[in-house]
Amino acid sequence: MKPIKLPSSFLLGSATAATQIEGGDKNSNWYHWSLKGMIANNESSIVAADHYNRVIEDINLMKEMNHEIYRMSIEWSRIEPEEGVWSQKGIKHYQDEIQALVEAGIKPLVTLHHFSHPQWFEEKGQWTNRDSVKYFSRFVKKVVSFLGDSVNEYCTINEPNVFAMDTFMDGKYPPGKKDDILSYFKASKNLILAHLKAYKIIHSERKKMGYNDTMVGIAIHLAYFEVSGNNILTKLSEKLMNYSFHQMFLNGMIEGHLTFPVGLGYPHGKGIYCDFIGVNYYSRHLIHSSNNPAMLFGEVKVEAGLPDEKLNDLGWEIYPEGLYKVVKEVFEKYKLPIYITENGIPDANDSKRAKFIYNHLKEIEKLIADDVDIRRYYHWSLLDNLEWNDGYAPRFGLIEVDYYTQKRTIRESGRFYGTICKEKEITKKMIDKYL
Ligand code: GCO
Repeated sequence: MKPIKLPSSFLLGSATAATQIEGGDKNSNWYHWSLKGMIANNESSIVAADHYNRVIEDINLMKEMNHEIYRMSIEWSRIEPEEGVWSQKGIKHYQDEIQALVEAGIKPLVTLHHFSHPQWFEEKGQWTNRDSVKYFSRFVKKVVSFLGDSVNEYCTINEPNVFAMDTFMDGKYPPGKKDDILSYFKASKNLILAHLKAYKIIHSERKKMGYNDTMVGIAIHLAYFEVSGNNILTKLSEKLMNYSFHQMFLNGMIEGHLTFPVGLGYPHGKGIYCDFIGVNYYSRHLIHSSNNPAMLFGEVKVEAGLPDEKLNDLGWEIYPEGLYKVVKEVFEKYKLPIYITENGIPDANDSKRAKFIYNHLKEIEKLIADDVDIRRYYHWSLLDNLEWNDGYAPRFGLIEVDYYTQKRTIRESGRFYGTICKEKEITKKMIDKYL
């Protein structure tokens, strides 16, 4: 293994999402989803990692791990628990959290929709409702006004593609629709429009406050797709899947271009609607042809017979080369700054995480050498957390959480990563110690 050196301007930290760590919120759709027994082992979002009550403790751990940046989300249901009603308590909580981060010298990147939203919004049909963009815009404006100068970087929508797929095609997220293609496209359209509107609102509101340093982007899940076999239909499936899972969202959210079947044309005018592209990268997906007529996109599978060291605890393939490929492609196309807004591994006994980090940072080193403007790496995740419908078993944290006592323990791989955040390099000595 060779040492790795990153430029000093390259920033490192970690990422989380409110529902996955905070606990205590009964107004979000995920709490109601848990009540229906829809999370593995009948678990609930109600306690999670109790981060809501442990913000300061967790920021101290970030400091101990030399974080320079942190990606977090604001829970809409804590700010607007009932339609049109703003919670001063929720607002103050996030103002204090951001303040504490800034004082700790950690720069926040705030996500405005990370898979969850208020139950009232859910009951209105969530993103399939034609007024969804209006509701979300009102929330965005509120957040920007109460965070003021303390946050200049926003991520509007997290993984609109995974969200729409898991909500309307795979039945994993509330309201658990299956193979509902119409809703998939309807919601996708609204998510794209919500981003475009939010992009404009965040810029104009902050401009009114006198700030010109605003950065707004998305966090898009880019999977590395590969066709399994030589079947012409499977190849076509791969194209369809790539289009409806990646390209359609990139066209819309970056260039403001609604393309078939979510729309036609430029509802907000031609332009560039991202100041950076946030890439969430995890794995390679092999596309197989499907016998299910609703799966017009084909079916995604993991290559059969992979050795254990190539698989994570959820059975996804560990494929660092894919990070290089997806980032290179999206950068060549749009020439916008790239942030890796998520990349990580469920690895309960911490035997693969350090190597995973090394191998993915190696790809980043290559991207930098190849003149890709890549600026950030947010490891997923700071803490063990609620992996949505998969519950608490997958362990993504740099920090282990004992859910009975809420005790935090930095994993060995977390110590390794903390040293990387500080040194911006992986030396021979670190390789000998951790890998
Ligand atoms: C995501 C999800 C995260 C997941 C992570 C691991 O953005 O995909 O936002 O919430 O926990 O990706 O699957």
